This record gives sequence, C-alpha cells and structure tokens, in this order.
Amino acid sequence: MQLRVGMVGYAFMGAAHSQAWRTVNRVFDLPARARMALICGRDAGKVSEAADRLGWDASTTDWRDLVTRDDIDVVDVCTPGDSHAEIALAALAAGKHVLCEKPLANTVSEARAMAAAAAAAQAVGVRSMCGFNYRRVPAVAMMRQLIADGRLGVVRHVRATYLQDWIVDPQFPLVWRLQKDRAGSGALGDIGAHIIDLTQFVTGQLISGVSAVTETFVRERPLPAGSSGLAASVDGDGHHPSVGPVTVDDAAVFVARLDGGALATYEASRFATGRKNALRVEINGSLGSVVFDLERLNELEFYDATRPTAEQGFSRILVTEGEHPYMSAWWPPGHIIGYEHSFTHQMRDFIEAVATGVDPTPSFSDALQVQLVLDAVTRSAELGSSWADVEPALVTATA
Ligand code: SOE
Repeated sequence: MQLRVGMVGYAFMGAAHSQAWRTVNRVFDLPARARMALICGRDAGKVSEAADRLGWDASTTDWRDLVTRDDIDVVDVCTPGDSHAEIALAALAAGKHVLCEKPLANTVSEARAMAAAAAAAQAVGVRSMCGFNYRRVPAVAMMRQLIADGRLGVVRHVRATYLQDWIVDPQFPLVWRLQKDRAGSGALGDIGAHIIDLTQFVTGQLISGVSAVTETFVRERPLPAGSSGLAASVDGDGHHPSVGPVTVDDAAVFVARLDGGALATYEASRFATGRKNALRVEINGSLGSVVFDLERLNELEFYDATRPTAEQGFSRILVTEGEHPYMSAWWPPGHIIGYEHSFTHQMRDFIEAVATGVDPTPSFSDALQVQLVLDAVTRSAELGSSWADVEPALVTATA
C-alpha cells in the first residue's frame, strides 16, 4: 500500500516533516509506504528548490488543487496557524487523511470546526492527527507508561516549562510568529501548547482550570525585509513604517488544576535568555517522581519512593533499550537519538493507523482540548481574575 503525501509549507516544520517522511519506511516495517509526492508553497521558485532539497517528487503553488488531486492520499499541513483550518477542512472534505501541525488552529472556533469535520470524516474511514511530536520521544512515552503502571502512585504535582530565547534581541524582526493574525498567540500557543499536550498525555489528566499572566516585553519590532502586509500600511504622515507592533505574548505563566486532582504550574517563554529549546516536565506522585528534560532527550530521571530508604534517590534511566518505545528500530543500547526522530516516530504511528484503519492520536479533538486551554489562559490573563495584588511592604524606620 502506498500513501502519496502532499505537504503544504516548507519552512522549519516542513523540513522536519520531510526528514521524517524520507526515513520512516527505511527504519520501520510498516503496512504502507509514504511517497513524498508533492510539496506546496507560495513562491514557485523557492518551493521548487525546496522539493529538490527536501526530496519531493514535484512542487506546486496551489494548495487547493493539492488537496483535491486523485493522486494524493495524505495532506500534511505545515503552514502558519492562520491557514491550518482552511487547508485541513478542504482536505478532509476531499477525503484526504490529514496531519496538521500544532497548535491545531488560531482560535477555538476554528479548532471546533476542524474537530467536527475530522469526526465526520472518521465515519467514512478518513483519519486525522495533530502534530504534537514530543509525545513520540521515547522517554516521554516511557514517562506515560510509568505513570499508567502506577509507579508514581497518585499524581499530585505537574511542573512544566518550555523556554527559548530567540527573540530576546529587540532588533529581531517582526516575523509571522509575533503577529496574532498569523500565529494566534505567541509563546503560549507555539511552545505552551506542547507542554499542555505533553502533561495531559503523560498523566492522563486534563486541565480543568487556570489562572494566568502573560507579558509582551518588546512591543514593537523592525519589519522583516520585504514584508508586505504590515509595510504596505502607511502611518499618519503617509510614510511606510519601519517597525510594527508585536501583537502576541512573549511569555505566559499559569497555574492549573487537572481533573485527576493534581496541581500544575506552566511557564512558556521566548525570553529565557540562554535557554534555546528547553522543555522540562517534572511529575511528583505519592510513590515517586519522574523528570523529562528535552536537552537530555534520551534520559529520564526516576525517583522510586518504594525503594529502601537507604537506597532512595533519582536514578537516570537511559531510554535506549530495545524494549523502550520505538527504540528497537534504531541502534543498539546507548546509541542515542535526537529531536528529528520524534517526527519519524510520529509518521510511523500515523502511517500504521491509516493503513490499519484506526484513528491516530492526538486526534483533532485532543488538539481542540489544548486549544480550549490556550483560550482559557488568554481569557484569564486578560481578566486578571483571582489575582490578589501584593501591596509593597513600605517599612519605615521607627523614630
Ligand atoms: C518555535 O520556534 C518552535 O519551532 C516550535 O514552533 C516547535 O513546535 C518546537 O518544537 C520548536 O520550537
């Protein structure tokens, strides 16, 4: 069985997905083979070059044609968030299986429409999945298994951070990720979505409420070279501005309750100077704790409180044994894997689900749940609800 893939978008995620489509059938024995049939982008010259560089059979600038072609079976959406809904909805309507990058959409209403369309398409055997790739890191899958097996007991605390620093320089240009109409939100939806999904995935609990603050530290930035929409505008004096407003959060911090009783803290920031792509999750339970750190992607720290007191301590599990999730397909124990392998594992699970007629996870409905959390965080931050100000302790020396 062959699955002919049409991918829309060819930037960072397009490159990561291409790497995964290229390797998945060379590493995993699957009931179907992915064919990198068609890649789509707005600029004909650039997308043709991307096809050559990334290994696609052909390129096009017309995504509406791509999603309806009879020689395409799967549509892989790797575009900025403002086009996820229209592309995925058109693809599902055309009977194509869909893999859509995270977050699912820029708004809850778009995500609801996508989840509804996916559910309708599922009834006629069309599959869909949202690309929360960190679920497919073997150590994360192992974390979920430890918790599901009861090794942590009752989960009490969830502590998740996802920290980057790529826009600390105020001269970094106003790229699409910093514009609400393109990205939906800033650090919150881009990297906060990952820790929301990941913590719900490993604990099996859903976030039921939040209290949040967000901040935009740098409120205007230089326009990117050749920017169209923003630069096309003119200011009151009829001049083309050289800077534009940042309309998304640079950082989001929130506390949450999970529906299984756990308390959680989340921090997503693009201003954590020195942190490049630092995702860390710690789960504390009544019988132990487990820690995942993306910078040490092949390891888990595990504290087993049931061990004899004299032997207790955080142990370091090297998640490279053949019995560990996905690892039997790669190298012998100790030969570590990387960031890009999570995408290959994602394509493995997607291909197997489509070929065997089951629904891959996370579904669009799972991704809608993440979107609902993102929306609640935004609302809470805007409302400032349940926020108790702390008055300054102006202590004056007594005479
Ligand atoms: C942000 O720069 C980003 O590329 C996210 O969009 C990805 O989802 C994350 O995996 C890496 O960082």
